[in-house]
Amino acid sequence: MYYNSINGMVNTAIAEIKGGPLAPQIYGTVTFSDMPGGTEVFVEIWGLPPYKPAENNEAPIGPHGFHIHEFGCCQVGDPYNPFECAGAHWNPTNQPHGNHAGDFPVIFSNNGYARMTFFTDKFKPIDIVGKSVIIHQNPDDYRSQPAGNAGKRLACGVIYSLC
Ligand SMILES: [Cu+2]
Repeated sequence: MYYNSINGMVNTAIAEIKGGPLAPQIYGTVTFSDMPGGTEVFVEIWGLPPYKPAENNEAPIGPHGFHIHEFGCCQVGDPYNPFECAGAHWNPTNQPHGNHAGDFPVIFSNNGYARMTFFTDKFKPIDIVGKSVIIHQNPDDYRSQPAGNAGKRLACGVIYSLC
């Protein structure tokens, strides 16, 4: 089911993102397109929460940590700590955080709306079918282990093959 009939490859994979109980207004898509040497990732998200600066030793809300997680599960579970069933970061080559195959740029909100495109050579779309995409409450610091201190999980989407 992960292969198309033309060339046997997954050319495109997609995750439909939905917010959980901490940010139910979030929705959008993350699209993974096969490119020479890797994958182009296109992100379009609506309904992100308002930016809140760091205060009282609490992390700012936004820009939002953004990763591929290892399991294709977006069941809410604990509403105060949702989407734990997505597991840890997808890290097939056992790298430190900051260099996980599923470590992505943070998502910048523009009054709730975000759009970006980036390229990664760390995987092809077929490699991530059946995993998940998570948007976090706080920024990724790209050095705290194992997950960049990005905080709670606001939104989730399971990655599936489009063609
Ligand atoms: Cu994450």
